[in-house]
Amino acid sequence: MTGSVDAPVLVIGTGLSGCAIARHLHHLRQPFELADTREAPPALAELQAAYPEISVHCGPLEQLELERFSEIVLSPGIDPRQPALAAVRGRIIGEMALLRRALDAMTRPPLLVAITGSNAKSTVTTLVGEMGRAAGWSIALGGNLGMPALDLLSETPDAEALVLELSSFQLETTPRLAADIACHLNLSEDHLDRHDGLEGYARAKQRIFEGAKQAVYNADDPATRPNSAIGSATSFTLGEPLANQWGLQQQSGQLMLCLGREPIMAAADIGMPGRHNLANALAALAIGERAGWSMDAMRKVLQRFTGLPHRAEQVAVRDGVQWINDSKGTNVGAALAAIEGIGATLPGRLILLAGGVGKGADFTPLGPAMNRHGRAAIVFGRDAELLAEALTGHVPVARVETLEAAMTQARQLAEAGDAVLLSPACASLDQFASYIARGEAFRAWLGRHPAPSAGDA
Ligand code: UMA
Ligand code: ADP
Repeated sequence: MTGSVDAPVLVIGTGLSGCAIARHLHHLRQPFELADTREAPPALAELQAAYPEISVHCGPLEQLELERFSEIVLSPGIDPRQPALAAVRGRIIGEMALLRRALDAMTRPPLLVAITGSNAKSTVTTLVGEMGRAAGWSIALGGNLGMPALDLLSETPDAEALVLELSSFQLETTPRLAADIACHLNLSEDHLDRHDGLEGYARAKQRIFEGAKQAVYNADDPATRPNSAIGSATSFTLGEPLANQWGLQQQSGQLMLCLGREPIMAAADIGMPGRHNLANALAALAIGERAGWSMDAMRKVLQRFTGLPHRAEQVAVRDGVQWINDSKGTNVGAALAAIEGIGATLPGRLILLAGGVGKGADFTPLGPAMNRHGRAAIVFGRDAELLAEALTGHVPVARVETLEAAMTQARQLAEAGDAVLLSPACASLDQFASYIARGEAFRAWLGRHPAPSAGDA
């Protein structure tokens, strides 16, 4: 049987997105059923209580007769390429496709701002949300960062702008997002197992620009430039900007963030540390300017926002050595940005703490970056050996078992003016529950090893 338009929709996945999709379809009075590949998904009892009349199928998707559904709405954690979905691939959509339809049905939809990239999404999305609020707008902020987009829509019906962080998983099931402002920050290796390599991953990310009215991209990263024509596009660079481009310029002896030749604010006034965060500030300014927000309001946010926890977060200064928690640096591109970004601002050199699950990534780009900025690297966890191979010959490398052992060694090696940087280039799951637990372990070690001399931070 082929799913007719009257046939029910199947929602696969009962996590945060699946539950938000179920609430949305229930609100629309659209018939639907739920499925989860796990025998006992965590929200099962809750869903059965909320929708006693709705069928919930638990277990392998092969057990389902998928052809009887008009559409299959996939949660981001489910791989659409799996064989069980092959026969219905043309009917697969995701949460963002439903969001687009909901926005199209509104008489006055909020401005849709969508932000993607391999790294810095959460930082830029948070900055943009804060800038909008400072400019006096009512902002709903979420997506891959926090609250699912469909929940935002129902919880904040009066929002003037919807500011969404979108992952490649969310974008690959979105045929046409038609964002008012779509931004692609950077592209580097991540999630390659899920997207048929870098090309497939890059394609998924490019979907952010489908039908967009305005685009913001990174002029220093060609993979972020829209492949299709967009009504209006602007870009940012860490170099000198062209007219109508965002970038950096020395003016009267000061490094300034500029729009074309127009100075907007001094780099020294940005609250977030590291040169990579200047790129993030420029991206957020570019988006805010497109949204029409006041420069003054945006400047104030950039001055006071010191960054999210676990992203280049300065946890302590001991004997002139900074201890920086960048536990969210879970891939090579992120760690590179942190090494280059923080290394460029240091009087001394970096001691890099890296390790964990490398997800099959190529670590070799870390070598030359550490050559430029590093004093030493200390590696730990499952893929320590691969990291050691990539770094050897560029800086002295020590191999230890745990993060704590790495911190003990780092304390002995560091000199005043240096920074000890935890930017692992790896996922944490071999030794920690999450990147957050890893960052907390970094902080806890510092708490257990207080500054030896008076006057230290
Ligand atoms: N799962 C199954 N079977 C199912 C459904 C899910 O085994 O039938 C597993 C998935 O493999 C995954 C977990 O359950 O391990 C959660 O998957 P999900 O799709 O139900 O996830 P949600 O709870 O809906 O959360 C998702 C995002 N998760 C993923 O993309 C995996 C959250 O991003 C996001 O905050 C949330 O929607 C709200 O929009 C998290 C994430 O890790 C933070 N994102 C990745 C990243 O940032 O790198 C992309
Ligand atoms: P995401 O949500 O994309 O994971 P986050 O804002 O959480 O992004 O930052 C994750 C990591 O990305 C940071 O810990 C840092 O290592 C790295 N990072 C921050 N800014 C940049 C940038 N401009 N380019 C590349 N990597 C960056």
